[in-house]
Amino acid sequence: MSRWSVPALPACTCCIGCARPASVGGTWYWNRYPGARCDIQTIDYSYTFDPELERAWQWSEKYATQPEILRYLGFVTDRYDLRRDIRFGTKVTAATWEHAADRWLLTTDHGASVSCRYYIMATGCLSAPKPPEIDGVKDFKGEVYFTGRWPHEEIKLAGKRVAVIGTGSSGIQSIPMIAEQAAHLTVFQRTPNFALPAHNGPPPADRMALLEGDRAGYREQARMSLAGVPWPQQMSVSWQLSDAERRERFEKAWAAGDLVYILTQLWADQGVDVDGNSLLADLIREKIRTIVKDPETAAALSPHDHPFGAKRPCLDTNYYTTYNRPNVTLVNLRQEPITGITASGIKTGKRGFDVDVIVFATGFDAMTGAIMAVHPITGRGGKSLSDVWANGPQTYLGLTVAGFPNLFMITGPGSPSVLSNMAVSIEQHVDWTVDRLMAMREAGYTTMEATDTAQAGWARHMADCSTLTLHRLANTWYTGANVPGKAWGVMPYTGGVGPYRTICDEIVSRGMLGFRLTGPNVAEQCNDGEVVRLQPDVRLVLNMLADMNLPPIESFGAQGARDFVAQFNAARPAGRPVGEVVDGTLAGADGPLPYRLYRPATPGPHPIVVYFHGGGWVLGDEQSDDPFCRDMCRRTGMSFVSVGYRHAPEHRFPTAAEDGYAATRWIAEHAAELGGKPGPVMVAGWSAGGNIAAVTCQLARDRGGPQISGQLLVCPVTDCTFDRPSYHENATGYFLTRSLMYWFWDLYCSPADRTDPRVSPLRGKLENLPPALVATCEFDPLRDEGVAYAQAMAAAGVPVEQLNARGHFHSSLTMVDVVITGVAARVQMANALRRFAGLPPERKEGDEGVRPRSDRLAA
Ligand code: NA7
Repeated sequence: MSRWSVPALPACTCCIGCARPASVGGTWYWNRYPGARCDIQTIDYSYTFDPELERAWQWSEKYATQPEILRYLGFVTDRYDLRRDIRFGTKVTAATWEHAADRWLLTTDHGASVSCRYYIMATGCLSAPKPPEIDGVKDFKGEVYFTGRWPHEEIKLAGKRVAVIGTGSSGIQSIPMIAEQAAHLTVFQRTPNFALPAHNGPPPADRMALLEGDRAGYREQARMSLAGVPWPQQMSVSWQLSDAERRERFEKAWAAGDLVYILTQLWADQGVDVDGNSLLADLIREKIRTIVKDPETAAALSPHDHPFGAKRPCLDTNYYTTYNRPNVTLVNLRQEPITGITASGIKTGKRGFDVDVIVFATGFDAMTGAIMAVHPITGRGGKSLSDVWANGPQTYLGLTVAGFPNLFMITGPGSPSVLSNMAVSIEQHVDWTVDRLMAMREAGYTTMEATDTAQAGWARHMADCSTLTLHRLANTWYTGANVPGKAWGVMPYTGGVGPYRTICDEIVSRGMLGFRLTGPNVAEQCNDGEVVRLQPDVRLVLNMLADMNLPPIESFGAQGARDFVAQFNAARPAGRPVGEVVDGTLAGADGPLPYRLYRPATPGPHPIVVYFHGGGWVLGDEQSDDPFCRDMCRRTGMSFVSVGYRHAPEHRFPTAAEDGYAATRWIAEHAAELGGKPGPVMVAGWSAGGNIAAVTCQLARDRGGPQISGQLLVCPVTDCTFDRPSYHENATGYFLTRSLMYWFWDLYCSPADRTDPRVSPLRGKLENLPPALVATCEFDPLRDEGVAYAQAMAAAGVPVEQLNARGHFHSSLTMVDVVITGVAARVQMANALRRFAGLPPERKEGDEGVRPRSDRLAA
């Protein structure tokens, strides 16, 4: 007889050998397996709502054990006399919104039903263990344990042959402890995980000093951070650091024993860029090879199928060294999948393993499992939550669901939850919810419900955030890929704890945006809309600019504005390396002009793109769009020649246009000397540079060359009128303001000249122009004139591709490595240029976030 009977696949997945909880603690009540600890430093993993409470409790270790955390939770419960409000041993089996009463009716399996105005689900993200999904568990005659439902009594493993299935956090924490007791331990590993030494001990003195030096400041920094732990934002990117510098940072992190540290403090691109990430993953794999003596075992333990951090990394104590013990065997399920469990043990495709004990460390139906285990949850009009979530969780803020009034999910799917320090995220959700309930009561409202618009907007924002990080590139419980048949999608909010908090606060300050509030004696209130329409990184950039409270750029005067832009550019991340960067001089319309040539690392000759920088004909130089030129040079495999055309007000219309044309002609004529392919060139430009590129194409057509095979116009100026809707909608708040554009026009061009096609190419003849890609940004005053130019060229028979970048502002697409959500647009631009040059498209691996096939999980 197996010690625990394991139901085949119970309707309620929380019933895997489960007893009813007799006390508080949630995850820390159930997860009592050997070695269970938190892996956020415990001083950060604490409640902060009461300074007295903080003073009343001292943690004994850097990473507290499960018993100590459970004691803490009991201490908090007693201190605030909460037990009298808790009905233990009771499972909510169903929940129904009763429209007539505006209340929820909760059915339970123990005692009376409960009628309540608000239904707050604090059911946990990792509390519904996953069924074993392996045939024959019932036939096993030995003992079976689940790490997530570990028995309360002591389990004796000494002298026994033990199998552990699963190498996530629970497996990695328990394996070294089990190996010390068992006669033999066999670990069945499907996917190797990245693990780092915890270096546990007393709470580190440096972190304690920071906390005790300014407790309120420390906690506030945590609340506004990305992960809920107060580490500063890392600014250096991997390619700015030498191998030695990167290794030094890595060794420091390895010695620090801190997940959030290694995830955030090494180099800024490791969490957002596959190349930056693999530099770190390589260093960890090197460590594994150094620690694990058997090369085959080391190779099997080394993760290669996901970026570091995309799957939850683990903190360990002696994990890798455990595989050097003679009583431990690793079975690589990728090479020999489990075929079933028998009376005596586990069978793989190649052999059988007789064991006395099987430990399932196989994880959870994360984030949605415990919510869906209350079944059905029936909202307004008989809507069932399982139907609404059939293709994945739909929420507003990860806290509410349209059609389910007064239902709140603490750290629900769509909130930062498991990608953050849970303590911080739980407090934020609880505070926000309680504050809202109090405000509603004061105003006489009895229901609060998310609107469909707000929820759809949140789904879009979640998807946008997802493109920022690498979580989409791994099959994990974050994406639901660990549960057969579960809808795939990144479930936690990846935009960070601090930004999320500001969004929640913004909703309140904008009159409960996206919520419908009703009450018996008050008029309904519904301020409908989407809270974030900007791309998440664009929002951060614009917020940062707003916080700087800068005077309008035009108020600096031309030279002051140039100095400001130069200073601003100096502070941005350096562009990525290309094969070669050469500065030179070319012959302009009437005199020499500087240029900067970016050559790819590949052998030439390369097609040439003549590039014109932005800056309203007034600002910038041949170096000012340096990161963008480097990025496009790398993506296209082409040489970019950035031209230093002359500026207004010193050189007014048509100088910039004529310089642009003359430079293009010179570059085409000198292509071979520049290492380029002789023949047609392409032109590209951003903003006023887009204007010069467009004008150059018209002049080249009309003046007998040079031959231009394509034009890339990024947010171009194309016309001298200011009455298109985008000029009004985006007049302020998006860096390029309407008044700044007026100023640029005034400095460059007198009103009498403005309809000349050399500055308003939309007014020119548009037939027989080279094929074009016109990129526009949603929140840009110039959006509509860019669209108009694309449409007019298309109407004139020019092959035109239009790219409308949703949620971006005028500078987004050129802010390489700052606005990462611009990558897809840059890939599209690069492919267009390659098409113009007659080359096949080239995709850079990792850019597009193609998700891996979830069938790779089949063991
Ligand atoms: P995890 O991290 O989901 O780990 C579960 C492990 O079990 C993981 O290695 C799985 O492999 C493996 N697994 C799951 N099902 C199977 C089957 N059927 N056969 C073989 N192997 C299987 O859960 P944990 O409890 O360790 O940690 C959960 C979180 O708690 C953790 O991330 C922290 O946030 C705290 P896979 O990777 O899916 O191939």
